[in-house]
Amino acid sequence: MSPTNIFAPASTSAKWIFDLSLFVLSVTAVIFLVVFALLAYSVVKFRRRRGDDGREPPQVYGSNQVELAWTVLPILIVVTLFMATARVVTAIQNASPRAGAVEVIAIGHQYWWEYRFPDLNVVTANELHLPVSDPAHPSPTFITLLSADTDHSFWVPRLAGKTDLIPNRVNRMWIEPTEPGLYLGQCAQYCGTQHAKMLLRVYVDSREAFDRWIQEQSQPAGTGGTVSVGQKIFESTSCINCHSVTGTAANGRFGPDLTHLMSRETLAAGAVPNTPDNLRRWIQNPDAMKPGSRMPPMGLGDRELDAVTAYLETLR
Ligand code: HEC
Ligand SMILES: [Cu+2]
Repeated sequence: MSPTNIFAPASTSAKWIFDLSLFVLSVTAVIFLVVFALLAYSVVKFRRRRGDDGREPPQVYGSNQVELAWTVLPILIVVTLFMATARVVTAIQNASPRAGAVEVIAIGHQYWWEYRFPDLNVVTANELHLPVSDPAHPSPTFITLLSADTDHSFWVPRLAGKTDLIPNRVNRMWIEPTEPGLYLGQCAQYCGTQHAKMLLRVYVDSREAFDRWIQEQSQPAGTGGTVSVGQKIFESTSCINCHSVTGTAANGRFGPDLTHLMSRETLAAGAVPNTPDNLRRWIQNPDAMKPGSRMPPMGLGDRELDAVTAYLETLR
């Protein structure tokens, strides 16, 4: 099964959308079958036969009953579909956070995602963790969507409908996941050359695993007090103008927060797995992996690259 299958909902709102789509599909399927059956019947029954005299059969004009039926019935069908859709749209839009809800701010950047948990003192990138919601004690996550540059769109089909991130506008959405797991998605609004590698990864954790993750992510970088050669190079290169590492001099916000880089499974918004080799190659020349990415090659030599990579490897 595709990881982005819209027919495999794993959250409350995705389930509502799925049920609605089944309803609409079945109504339209019945219409299709009726129309097609009548058409097939007429084609077979009234086809040209040998011995036909070639004249038109008698024509019937102006039946009020038939005209009324084909006006009123379609209107009723459209109104029904409209009401069913409006009900789901308002139910999703009117939901408001209750006690126990998790608040996240998601910021779309040209070609990566920034996530902030304002109440929990956590900032991370590209891999969003959420708690699974227990029906007895619902813990939905409410997401405020912002953009740092241009239009993006947040779409993880198994978890929720699509919501855009628009500059100078605040959009909201919510996810109430019902099954733990990794859910994939993709920026769904063309935003530039590397739009295709602006992938979404949402990890739905058990409550305990989520609390542990938050606990770890809210710690400053554990550098053990000593400043390594790699850290010195990192801090004396313009890396720190674009990247943050809590507890150090690095506090840039143009690129992903690197405080717990090693807790992530992928690099550069899901572009490649987070292995030491890929990390080194990324720092050497981001364009080799993501042509047109907003991180410039920093022109580090081999030994500097080794040292910086080794330093980043300590950011767990
Ligand atoms: C001009 C700003 C800028 C500078 C300078 C910069 N970066 Fe980046 N960096 C970015 C951006 C933007 C991204 C996100 C790229 C993407 O995913 O499209 C990024 C991504 C990364 C990532 C991947 C992070 C992740 O979670 O996927 C690492 C690691 C990284 N940079 C390390 C460095 C290092 C080390 C330096 C210095 C040698 C550096 N960067 C200098 C902007 C910058
Ligand atoms: Cu995009």
